[in-house]
Amino acid sequence: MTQFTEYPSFNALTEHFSRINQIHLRTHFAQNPSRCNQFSIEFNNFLFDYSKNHITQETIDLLLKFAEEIELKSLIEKMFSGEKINFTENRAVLHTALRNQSDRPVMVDGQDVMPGIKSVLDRMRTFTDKVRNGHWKGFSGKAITDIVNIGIGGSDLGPYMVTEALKPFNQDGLNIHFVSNIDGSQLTDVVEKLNQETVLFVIASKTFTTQETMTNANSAKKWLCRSMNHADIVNHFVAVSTNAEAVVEFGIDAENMFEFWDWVGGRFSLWSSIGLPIALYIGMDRFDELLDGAFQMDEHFRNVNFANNIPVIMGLLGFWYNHFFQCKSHAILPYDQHLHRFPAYLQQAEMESNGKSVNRDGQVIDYSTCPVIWGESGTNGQHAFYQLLHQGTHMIPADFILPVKPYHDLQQHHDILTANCIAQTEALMMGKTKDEVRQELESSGVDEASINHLSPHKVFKGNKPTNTILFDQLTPRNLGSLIAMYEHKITVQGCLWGINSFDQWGVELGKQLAKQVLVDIDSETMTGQHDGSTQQLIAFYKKYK
Ligand code: G6Q
Repeated sequence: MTQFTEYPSFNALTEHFSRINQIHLRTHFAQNPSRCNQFSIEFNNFLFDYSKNHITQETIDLLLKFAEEIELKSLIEKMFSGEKINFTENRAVLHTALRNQSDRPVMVDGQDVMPGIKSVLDRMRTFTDKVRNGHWKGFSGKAITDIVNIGIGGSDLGPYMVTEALKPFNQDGLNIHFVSNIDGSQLTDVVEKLNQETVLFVIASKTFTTQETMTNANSAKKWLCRSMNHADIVNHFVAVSTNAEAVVEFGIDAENMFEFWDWVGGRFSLWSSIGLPIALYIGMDRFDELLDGAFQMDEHFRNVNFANNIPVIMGLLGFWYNHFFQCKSHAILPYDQHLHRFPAYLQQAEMESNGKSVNRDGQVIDYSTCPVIWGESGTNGQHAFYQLLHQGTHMIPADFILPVKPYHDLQQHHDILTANCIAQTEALMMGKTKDEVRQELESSGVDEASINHLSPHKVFKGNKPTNTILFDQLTPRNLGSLIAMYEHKITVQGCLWGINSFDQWGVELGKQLAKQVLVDIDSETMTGQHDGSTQQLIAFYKKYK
């Protein structure tokens, strides 16, 4: 595999970087006040403004050339057309097929996967309608009031994030809860408020073997059996899985299992039947709109030239900062309370995908890959960690995300929220010079000695890069587009770094060792071979448990 450092465009980028990295963003704007026209992309009702970045037209041209040389186009086509690009698991990567609204077939191993997808969507519609209109009854004949999704990782983060984001679309009064952690306090806290007669558990697990999920599911079963016969629990459990045998063995009727397929990666699975809790919460029509929004972004990603392609530009900018500016962290800052789980969702999506250190040929790489993804909804973050963004020693590129219209009628709140979001991007970019600080202090009547004393602390270097993503309103369709935009950014970056974004071997070792530690916790003596520290921790736990 060719190292990216060997591409001519990469060498040109290296040379270009040495010429532009000292130019302040203020200077870029002073030299070209309308650069926002040059560095913005509109998509449906989205505006992606990436003008507050350390770029010139030459930077973008070189990055685009790099994407071309590295054959990004070919990887995109392979992904959409069902090639097994997740080669370490011998799987296609087809979350895009789950939301394919066209009549184009999508082939895996010579078979069109679209009829299977449509049939599961139809079953989801019938089932969710039945639950939502009260025709699905609990064992005592009462309608369902509460859905509890039991799943973890990809079988939790997506549905949880989306149901939080689309709260305004839950008009029919079904309550939703999520249990993911093996920590028994989560399940206990959730079920203690619920009525066994009116609860429906969705056990969401691709493998149906995940320790946390199966332990929680079994405890949920015991909790239900406190007030009903074992045979009656069929009305209170459905499963989402690829493992029909294990589902039936658990005691869930095969009729009540919603399947998906091995070519759906966990962290990209909310579009499959893993989205069942979403559809229960907002209704199947709205779920279809979510799929449609994602499909529209898929079409954009697949068909629009790279210069006007949002996920491609996002991915290239990330590469530019990571590789050349040595930025090891990226902040996701949604100015919408309903998107408060979006940073956590993207942590998994990006870091599990691109947190890799061998390339596609299995060689250890000597450059950094995925930055640490983190964030918080605005304006809470401003009163917490923005100090570091503004005056700390790291350069942390950030995405500001803001819907124009809120769902509440407190317009003044929304204007203030918007003003803060926009002002932060301005402040991060412009900063405040020593002269400006001096002027400000002088005009407030501060004496000379205090000015000298205070001014170094009040200077903002600025020059901090941001993207701003504005859109009309947080509808299911727009949310679908937003999520797909980031999913595709991940694909772009994985391609640039030459890694497989679609496996996740890094989560295995801890799981494996936990099994042995558990054996040692449960047994009289220590059976496993552990280092001294691990041994001490187990012994301490056993002494006080
Ligand atoms: C995601 C990962 C991982 C997975 C969970 C749950 O891409 O594969 O987060 O979703 O480990 O797995 P199950 O759905 O099999 O329980």
